[in-house]
Amino acid sequence: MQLTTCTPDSEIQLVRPSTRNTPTCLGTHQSLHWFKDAVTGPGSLTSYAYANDDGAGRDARMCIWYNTGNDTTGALSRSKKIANTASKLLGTDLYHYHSKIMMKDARDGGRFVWHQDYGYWYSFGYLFPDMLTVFMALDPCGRENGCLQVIRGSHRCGRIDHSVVGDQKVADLERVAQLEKRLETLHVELKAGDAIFFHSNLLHSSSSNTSEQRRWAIASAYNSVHNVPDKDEMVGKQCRGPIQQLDNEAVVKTGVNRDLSGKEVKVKRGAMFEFETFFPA
Ligand SMILES: O=C(O)CCC(=O)C(=O)O
Repeated sequence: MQLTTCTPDSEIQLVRPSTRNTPTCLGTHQSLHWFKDAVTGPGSLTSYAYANDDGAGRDARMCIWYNTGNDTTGALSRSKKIANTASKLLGTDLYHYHSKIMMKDARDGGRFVWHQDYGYWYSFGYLFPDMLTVFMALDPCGRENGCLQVIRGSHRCGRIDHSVVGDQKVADLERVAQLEKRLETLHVELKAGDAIFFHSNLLHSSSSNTSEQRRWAIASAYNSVHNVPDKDEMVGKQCRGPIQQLDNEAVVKTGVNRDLSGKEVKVKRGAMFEFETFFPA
């Protein structure tokens, strides 16, 4: 993968799979094929997906886990290319907050309303917005299948008030409308394997997917090591100390590995969420 230019306050940065392997790339277009199989194939984390009501009659499915673990997804989120870039953008050492697979299905995939990730994370007790997300396309993401949209520069507005719509948080839409008049709204069209890094206060959304093309993506969220939540119950669960970074070759070396040992996965049982920790067999 190749990085585009990066400035300390950039809110968005694109990485793209290389057409040939280089010492610094995470993988090639060929490895993307098995990577996708590792992440989404039988026995993968996607079997823990639950529905997220989008407040407009559709579900956006997703699965989410804490702890990187040692499987293919863990190698990705610990790889220098991803974790060190996130660290440089945040300007601090960081820990892995969580990773998730966003499963926007064909024909009936739910939308994500305008929000800042910090709109969620603020309410979970994180005192600083020193957090960011890396969002990597597993399928091509275009306008027709509900690609990410971002309001460029909105991360500089600070935290906006959020309310609840379905299972989602939505930023104050009057404020969003004002910002849309002054700032550019970008449709982030990605090829499979492209990734963007964006700040936790960047306003983003995505439309529902009524096309025939599935739009799945994997996203990892990182947090500055100093940003320990003020809620005791969160500290042990979600705040695990500096990430142990791996060389970029680790993703290819790990190959197709769906061993969930060490991962803590959010599971929905009835109406309740629980966390299931996987130990070595
Ligand atoms: O998958 C998407 O389209 C949006 C995901 C998102 O907004 C989020 O995870 O915060």
